[in-house]
Amino acid sequence: MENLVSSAIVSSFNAKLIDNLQVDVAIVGGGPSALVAAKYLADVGVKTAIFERKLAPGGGTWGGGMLFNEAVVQRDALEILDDFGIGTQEIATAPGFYTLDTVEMASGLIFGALKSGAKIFNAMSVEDVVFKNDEIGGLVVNWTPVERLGMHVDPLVVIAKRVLDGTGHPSEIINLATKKAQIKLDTPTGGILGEKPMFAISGEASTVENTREYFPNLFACGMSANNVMGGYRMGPIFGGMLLSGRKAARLIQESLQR
Ligand code: 48H
Repeated sequence: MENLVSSAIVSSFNAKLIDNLQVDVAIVGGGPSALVAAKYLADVGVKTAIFERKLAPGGGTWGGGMLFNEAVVQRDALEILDDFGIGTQEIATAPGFYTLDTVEMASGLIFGALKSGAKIFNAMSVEDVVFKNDEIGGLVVNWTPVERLGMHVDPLVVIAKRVLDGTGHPSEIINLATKKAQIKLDTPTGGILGEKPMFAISGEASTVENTREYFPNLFACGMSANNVMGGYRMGPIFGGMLLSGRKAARLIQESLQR
């Protein structure tokens, strides 16, 4: 029995990893915007894998606002939550705004992305991009414990037609691509403009506007997109993140069809 359990886990994981060493879309980070993008891409048959540094995907959703595990969304995003089966409650004093339990949101987004056919590799950190013939062509990944312990262990490579940076506030992947591959982004300066302070209404709108392709094959969603284009932050209101994920899926799908 012991041997059966161990060998089943090793061979099942190996099959999953080998199958995902070449994907249509590789997503970095498993926050809310990325999980929404993954679900909608997988729904239309796009082979999609998420690589998430932490053990638990979900990004900044779990902790709600200052560890009060509730968040707010606006009416525009209800359709997306319905697609995932996540419940909300309208705020009596603020029609058009809803609260939701962030543990239900995190677990619902993860479950929905997986059930649509996206794969999630947790405890894996993306440490570099593949850059061939002046094009982004995939990700360089390693185990998070290897990264955290500073072990000198070479990574493995995931080939992807499109890469989506869903790493949140630091835009880690776009940041490293501008430094290491010295790419010029499709922004006014060619570089990352940097996140602005709190201005919730503006930040919610700009998160969606700023969700786009910043370099051939390299897209950003969620707070990462906002950081790249210099949008404001918005605190624990998540409609913009969900709408950004849905827009990223649409843009990537269109770009794959071209
Ligand atoms: C693998 C990585 C790497 C890497 C990072 O921050 P997130 O929750 O992502 P978003 O943008 O979908 O959501 C943002 C939201 O949570 C938030 O912070 C808001 C609304 N803030 C407003 C405000 O005012 O502060 O998740 C990003 C995920 C995390 O799980 C990271 O662990 C992961 O990306 N990640 N995974 N390799 N190099 N870098």
